[in-house]
Amino acid sequence: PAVIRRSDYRPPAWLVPDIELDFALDPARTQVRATLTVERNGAHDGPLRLDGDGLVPVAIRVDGKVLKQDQWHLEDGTLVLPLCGDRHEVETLVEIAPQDNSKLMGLYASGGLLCTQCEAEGFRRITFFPDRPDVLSRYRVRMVADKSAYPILLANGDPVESGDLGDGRHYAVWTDPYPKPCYLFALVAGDLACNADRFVTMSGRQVRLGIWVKEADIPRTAHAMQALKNSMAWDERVYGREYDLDVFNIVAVDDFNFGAMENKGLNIFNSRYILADPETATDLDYDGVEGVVAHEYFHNWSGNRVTCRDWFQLSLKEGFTVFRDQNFSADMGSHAVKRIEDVRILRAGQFQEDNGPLAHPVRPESYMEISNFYTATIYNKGAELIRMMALMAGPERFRAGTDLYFDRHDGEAATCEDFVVAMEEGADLDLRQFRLWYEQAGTPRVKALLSHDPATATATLTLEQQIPPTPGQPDKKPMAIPLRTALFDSATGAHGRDEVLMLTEARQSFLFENVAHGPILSINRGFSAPVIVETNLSQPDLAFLAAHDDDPFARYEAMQQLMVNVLIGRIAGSPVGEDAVIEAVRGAITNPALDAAFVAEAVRLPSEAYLGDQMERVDPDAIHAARDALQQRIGAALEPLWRDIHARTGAASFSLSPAAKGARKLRNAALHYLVASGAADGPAIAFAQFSEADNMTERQAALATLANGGSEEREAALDIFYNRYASDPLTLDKWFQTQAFALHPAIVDQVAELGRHKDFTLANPNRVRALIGAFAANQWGFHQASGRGYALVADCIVALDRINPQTAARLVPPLGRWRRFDGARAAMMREQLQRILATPGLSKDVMEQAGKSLD
Ligand code: B3K
Ligand code: ZN
Repeated sequence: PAVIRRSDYRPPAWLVPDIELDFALDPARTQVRATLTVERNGAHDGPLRLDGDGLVPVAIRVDGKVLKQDQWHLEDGTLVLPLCGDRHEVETLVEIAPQDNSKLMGLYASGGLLCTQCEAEGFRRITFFPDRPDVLSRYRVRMVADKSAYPILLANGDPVESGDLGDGRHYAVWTDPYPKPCYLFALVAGDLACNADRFVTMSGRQVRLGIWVKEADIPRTAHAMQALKNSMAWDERVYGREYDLDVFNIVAVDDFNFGAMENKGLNIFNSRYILADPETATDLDYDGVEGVVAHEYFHNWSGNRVTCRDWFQLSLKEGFTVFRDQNFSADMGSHAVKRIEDVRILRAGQFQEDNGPLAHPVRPESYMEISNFYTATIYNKGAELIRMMALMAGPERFRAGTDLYFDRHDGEAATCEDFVVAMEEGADLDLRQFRLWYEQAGTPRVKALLSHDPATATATLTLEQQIPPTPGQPDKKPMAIPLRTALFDSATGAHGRDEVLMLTEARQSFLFENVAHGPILSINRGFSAPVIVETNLSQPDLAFLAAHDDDPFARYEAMQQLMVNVLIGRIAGSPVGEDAVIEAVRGAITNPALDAAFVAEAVRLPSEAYLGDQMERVDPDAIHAARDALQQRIGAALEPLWRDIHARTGAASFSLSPAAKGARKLRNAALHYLVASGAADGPAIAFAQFSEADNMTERQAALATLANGGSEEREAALDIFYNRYASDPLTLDKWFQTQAFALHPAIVDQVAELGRHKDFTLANPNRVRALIGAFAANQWGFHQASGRGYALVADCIVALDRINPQTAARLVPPLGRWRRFDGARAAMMREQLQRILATPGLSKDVMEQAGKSLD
């Protein structure tokens, strides 16, 4: 497949200021008539090229005249029309079959609905068009459909006309006054019910809000609606951004390739990010709904009003919008816990990506298939870049920078460079060296050495940075790394100034004065930079920070590092220093000043995958054994405390208050340790929690705890869960996922069997992710020495590629991590990648991921 390069960007040869779309909707055969006003852009005599994917023109007209066969041709799906003037009206008619569209890109059927997904390049599967984000058009959309099957017809913008056609069909017309790229086009037709509400904007405009779902799901939409209203108010308050249409609609669909889509005025969501009630949604699900609703809403400014010039600039909208949704969620709940969760996600997804064959810069240089670049690097590392700029600027100057960015580029398709320039000018920052964060892939490693001189009462912090080579980038330049730092006085427990040190050279020293006692270094507080810091902190120093650091992230981090050091020791065969971990955990769970949600985070052992990341070569079995053993020790040593916490946190009735959520999180952590302790009644306590819970957070956690073991309660609980939720797809996903994540010796057989279960299907991406995606993230299970886990995932990739290449390609990266494993495992992983690559008719999505993984 062809490689697309950032350096090849050229402005569009033709613009399309206006488009009218006319849909005769039908699942088997939909007719799409498109009327484009096209304008030559600049002085050239090139033809008009309209992208198409799988389309055959039924008729083409230019300025009302039908074109003959020799007046147009198709080049690789693209419709090429030589045009002599500078402005024409081009009309095309095509036919498509939504019900056969298993890729879920373009116009497709899900449940009884017809819906669209166009980002990144789905619009070309609907009609011929210059499918690139820098061609912005005003849309008028007319839809005709059978009235009983599709009583609701929605599109972008505002409804302007509707009526009956008398033959059982009806129609609706929507117009969107804001010019937009075609990736933001959307329509939905179906039998939907609406949770309707309203929002009054800061300038007093009334906006009609609608969340459209199946009738029976209406009671599960309240949380999403509240999140939407909170997001709208937050964007006004924090960024001064007001909503700009009279209508804002959200539709939930069951078959969706990712989380949701920010189509202008008509967001389309994976139903898992809309529907929530206590019976079926965990607190994590509730948070996911809130965060994704906010994310898509925030795109209205960061993405829609200011869009991307080309797909290399994807992080311009995604990184910024993730940063915005992270801060929104922090404001709605706990800043400390949100930061811990976000860093955990970054480390689990992005650090691994940055350290493997698919590493790429936040602004990539090339791609084969853009769908493969909706990555943790573009999204989460991209958000960290914005966060660093916000830290360096401070809140007021950062806001001045974003104001300038929005004002300057409103209505435009912009670049990452435009954002950086707006920050330099509006926030008064010098970002010349900082730009390297957009260019250089790989996670910087920072070595921090603190030395103290009692004679002069000074301390010297020496920092060294090193950025590892990544594909295509063997040599790296030093970057500008902002590190929030404080020195603690071990005698008083207090610390000096909390300051941002700017590390800009390969090696640099910082002098601290008036440091009387042996200082303890607290660095990268709040995770101010997305880097790996190595310190020479001793276990007692880490224990001190775990007990005293007033920056919650740094405190959590110290605790984690304390645990990592002990676990790495155990993996290497010397289980020493475990009592210090036990005491640190005891300190956290008995400290009444700490918030329960924070405690639950702090006492959790680092994941098996995170431990693997700390090793030269990942040894999944040794990691699992060491972690299991330490868990058992912590469980047993503090058993009465776990029992007490578990009993004490069980009383309250369900609420979504931060206190109630924190209590559930801590209760589940306590249950986990109690069962891990090996106490004879552990499984019975878990089963009781499973049976008696009035909410999914506790029920699922209990199920997950049981799923790890071999108790009789395990099978009983799984059966009960299945029978209770078999008819609810989102909750049934949890049944698959809980088993796929289980740390159970027979996991590979279990997952293989679940893959043959009557409720498993490759047609639904949520189901595939719940079983196969989850299993591939289960380090101990996926990497079992037999290699059968690899074959299982590869089989799924090959089968799914024929149906849905985009979702299939997302399963490839776990196999691409072979360099991190021993020779036998690495060989088996490579063998599967080779087998995938040798499959005839492979999509370019999977070909790119598998090919790069073998390089
Ligand atoms: N912008 C969409 C992602 C589209 C992914 C296409 N492969 C959702 C989001 O990031 O908000
Ligand atoms: Zn987004």
